[in-house]
Order: sequence, then C-alpha cells, then structure tokens
Amino acid sequence: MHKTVFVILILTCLFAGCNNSNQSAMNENNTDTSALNRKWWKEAIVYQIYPRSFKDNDGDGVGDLKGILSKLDYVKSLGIDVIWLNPIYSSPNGDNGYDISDYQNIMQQFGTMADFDALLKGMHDRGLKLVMDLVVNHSSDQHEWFKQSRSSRDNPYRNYYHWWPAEKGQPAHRYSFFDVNGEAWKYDSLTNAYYLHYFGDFQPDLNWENPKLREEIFNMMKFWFAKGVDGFRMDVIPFISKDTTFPPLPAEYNGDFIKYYAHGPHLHEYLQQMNKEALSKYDVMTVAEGIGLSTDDAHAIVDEDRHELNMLYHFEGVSLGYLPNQFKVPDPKGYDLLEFKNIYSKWDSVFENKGWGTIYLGNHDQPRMVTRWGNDSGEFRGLSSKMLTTFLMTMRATPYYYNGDELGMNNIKFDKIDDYRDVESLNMYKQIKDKGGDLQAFLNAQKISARDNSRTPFQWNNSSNAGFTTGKPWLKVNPNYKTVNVAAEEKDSNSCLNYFRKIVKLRKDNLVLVYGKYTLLDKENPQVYAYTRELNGKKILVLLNFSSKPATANINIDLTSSNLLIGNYASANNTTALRPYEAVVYELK
Ligand code: ISL
Repeated sequence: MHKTVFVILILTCLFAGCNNSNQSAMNENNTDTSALNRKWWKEAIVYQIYPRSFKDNDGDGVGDLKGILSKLDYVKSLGIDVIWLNPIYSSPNGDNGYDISDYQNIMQQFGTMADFDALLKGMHDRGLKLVMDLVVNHSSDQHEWFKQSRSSRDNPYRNYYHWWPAEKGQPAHRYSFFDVNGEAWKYDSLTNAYYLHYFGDFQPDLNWENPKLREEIFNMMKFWFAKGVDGFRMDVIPFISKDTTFPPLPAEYNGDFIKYYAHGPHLHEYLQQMNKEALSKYDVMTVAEGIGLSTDDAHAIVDEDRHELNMLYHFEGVSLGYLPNQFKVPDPKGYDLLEFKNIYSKWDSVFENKGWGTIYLGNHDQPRMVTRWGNDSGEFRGLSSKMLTTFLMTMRATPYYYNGDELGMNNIKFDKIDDYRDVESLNMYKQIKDKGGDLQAFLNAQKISARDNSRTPFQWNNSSNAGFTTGKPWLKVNPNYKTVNVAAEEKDSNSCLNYFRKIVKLRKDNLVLVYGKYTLLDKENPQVYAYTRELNGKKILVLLNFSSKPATANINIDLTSSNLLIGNYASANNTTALRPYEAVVYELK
C-alpha cells in the first residue's frame, strides 16, 4: 500500500473512533495466528432452524423445506455461517421428528428428497453450510428395523434393539423421559418380551452393542456426507452405549439416571469407530448434545487427539434457576448471576488449552432466551435480548443461536394444556393428573419452561399468522407478532434484528472474539457480567448488566479513551456505570 494512503487510512480511523462502521481495520487476519489451531467450525456462528415452525410453503400449517429455501436470502443476510436443521427425516412425528422411521428419506410434511437437494444447493450457493440432526440413540417404532425386530425372537433384526425376555422376570427399572408412567421398559405380548425406550414408548432404543447396527448407522451418515452435508448435531449421543446385563441402577448414581445413561461402557469406542469409518473421511463438524456430561467428561469426547467429536453442548447453564428435584419448576427468586458466571467461566477454562467449547442460551428444547435469562416485559424485552446476544457473540466458544432470538421473540405462555403440542408437556400433565398433583402449578411453571414456547411459528410480518402460513398453524402464533417480526425490524435500525447483524459482523471481523483469552472481572458483582478477551496485543472489554436496575462494574479500567465497538443503547458514555440491561463492548487502548 502506498505510504500516504496508509496514513490517510489511519487518520480516518482515528477520527471515526474506529467504531463498528469501521470494523475492517480491526481485522486480525494479518497477525500471526498459527498457534491458534484455527478451524472453520471454531470461527463459525451456527444458526438453528426449527423446520416445523420456520416457513410453510404449501399452506398445511407446518413449515417445510421449500419454505426454508424461500427464506435463505434472509438467513444469509444475518451473516451466520452454518445452519443446523432439526430432524427432517421420515417420521410419524410423535416427538416432532425425533422419532425417525426412515433415515434416508424426507418427512412427507417437509417435502421430498428433490426439495432437500435444492435446499442444500441453495445453502452452498450462498456460502452457508448445513448441519443435520443425527438421532441414533433411538428410532421410531414405525421404522422397518423395529417392525422386523418385534415380529419374532429369531428375526435377523431382533438385536437392533434392546429386548428383555419376560421369562427372566421384570427387568430392572429404567427411567423414561416421555413415558406417562416414567417407565422405560414396555412389555410387548407379541414375543413376550420388554423393549427399552429412554424416551417415548414410540422411540425404542437402538442396540449399539450390535456391530451390524453400527455399520448401518455409519453407512447412513456417509449417504448424507456424499450429498454434501457439512456435519451432524448428535442427539443424546452420550446415551448410545448400554450395559446390556441391565443391572439395577448402581448406587453411585444416586438417583441421577441421566448421568448413568451418559456413561455407558463403550461410548468412546463407538465414537472412535464412527470417526474412523465416517467422520474422518470428510471435512465436517460434529457437536454432541452433551446431556449428562460434566466438565470432567468433556475432554474424553472432544479432544482432537482422541478422534471422537469436535464439540459438545453442556446442560449446566440451562439447568440453572430451576428448583432441585422438580420437573423444570422455576425458582421464584430467579437465577443467580454469580452462579451463571461461575458456570460459563468454568466451561471456558476446560477448553483453555485443548478442545473447543460451545455457547447457547436457547434451542428447541429450551424456552425463549429472553424470557428465561433476560426480561420479556415491554420495556426491557429488546434491550435484554440484545444484551444476551452480546454475551453469546463475545464468548470463546462457537455460538449456537436459535431462530427467532434475533427478533427478540419471547415465550407464548399458554394458559391451557390444550394449546400444547409437545409430548413432554402433555405426558407430564397426564402424570401429574394421575397422581392427583397440582395441575395449575404445573401450568404456571410451563409458562416459563415448556419447550413449545420456543417452537411457535417464526414471525415474518404482521399479516395473518405472522406470514408463517396461509393455513392453520400447527402451534399458535405468539400474538406479539404484530410488532415483533422481520418486516418491522428490517425498517428499524435499532431493532434486535439489526443489532444481531452488527454483532455477528463484529465477531466475524475480530479473531480476538473467537480465540482470545477470556478473563472474568468483578466476579462477585451480582448484577454485572464483565470480562476481557485478549489476543496478540488486542484487548476487548465486555460489560453486561443482567439486571433491570442501574449497575456499576468495579473494574478499575479507565474507559475514556477506549473505542466503543458496539452497545445496545443509542450512545455510550465510556464509563463503568451501566443502565438497565446495558451491554457494551470496548476495545481497550
Ligand atoms: O428437552 C429436555 C428437557 O425438557 C431434555 O431433557 C431433552 O429431552 C433432552 O435434551 C434430549 O433431547 C433430544 O432428544 C429428545 C428430543 O425430544 C429433543 O427434542 C432432543 O433435542 C428425544 O429425541
């Protein structure tokens, strides 16, 4: 570059304050980053699309692949890199696609394989990658394998599933997530045997101890990789290996059946085999739904040297703020920010030298992020939503961002059980009813924690059904769609949507936000989450007020000459005093 041009550029940058309109000057790709072990999936931002609720193209009230295709320009405009699609395979939909009846076909309601091919092409043409959901702990009871398996004891598919012959007596108790009686063994009179289902009785568990089954799964994965799919999110993958003697739950697990399920005897052996047979042959990313895993287990799954998976997402963060030993009942005191900071700081440190983390606050199994972690009252919905987005986009981990959170969508909070569609809520209601429990208390808790809160149709505009469908939506639309929708937010430079785009760009332009060292500041502050990120001499400060009251970060840093990179209020004052739910990101000088 000519010397004078260079000087002019530097001066322009100085006078403009190097704010977010000038991010290219922040780009660190010129610095030596060889020590970072860079990978595309570490630098990616993953955007999760819940296909059932994103966009309905054919008017049947259910989202579909053509609908997603029609909205790819919108998705691209967000600046994200990877799309994770919840299951789109053939399924009777007992659990919205998490009960698969054919792994190599598309759910009729969602379209055809030709629609899938067109969608994948549409994504790749726009430089977007696709991560599919791999649901292989269990299949649907309508899968041909299960139909064969249950037909007779000597059927070749018999040990594709876990059967317990009734003449051996009652099998030792196993808990089920979605069973009305909480019982994971179901008796089948056809062959006088019980089969295992950790989830609904329509979701029998596959028998991974059978090498033939594993081979089928790896071949199926290769089928999708050959099509060009860029990775898998692996549903309850820690549960796949089981002690097939099925002893009574060992005492050491002391009622924590999820942890027991996640520590089967051959889990790592099977993941290594999966890596060798399928994953290692392609440049793909993998992320485990890390249910039941603690920080102690994390490296066993995601250390590169072990050749298993790339990332996992833990449940410690999203479990915070619920009363112990109760089914997702929010603590009336809310959650404790000190604990929140501890959890996310601890998980950062796990991957400080090796492995790689993820960060998320919402998904299709969680309520809406702004309701659960922010404040969805009129005054603070937008501000607190942007604050949480700032957190997600400035941590040292790959962000998994759930569709609709970029609009600040919040919980619908149904009053009646009839409005719910989720098997989890419906079965839990039946369970409580059968036991004569407090149904009103259950409904109140569900307003905060139910999964259907995040599954309501995506809000495109203020026409009927929020522009999601011309038919009757499968789940009610949140009435706030009149104001909270893409069309309205496109026009408002201050909207959650435009804030999301800006901060996505900020992360993409600043390697320090991806790889930089994370240091927690002002640890004991009950209102403020403050931290720095540092890389190659560049230092970023993030201040987040998680409360509805003004707060001060006690950090002893003079901010007067720092550059504001982004903030969720119209202007920032370069001080450590923060307004309600204020989020600011500074480059420190
Ligand atoms: O959603 C949950 C709590 O409300 C979790 O316990 C959830 O059941 C667990 O995380 C497993 O989730 C995955 O597998 C389920 C499916 O229903 C979920 O949607 C999926 O993400 C069974 O396949």
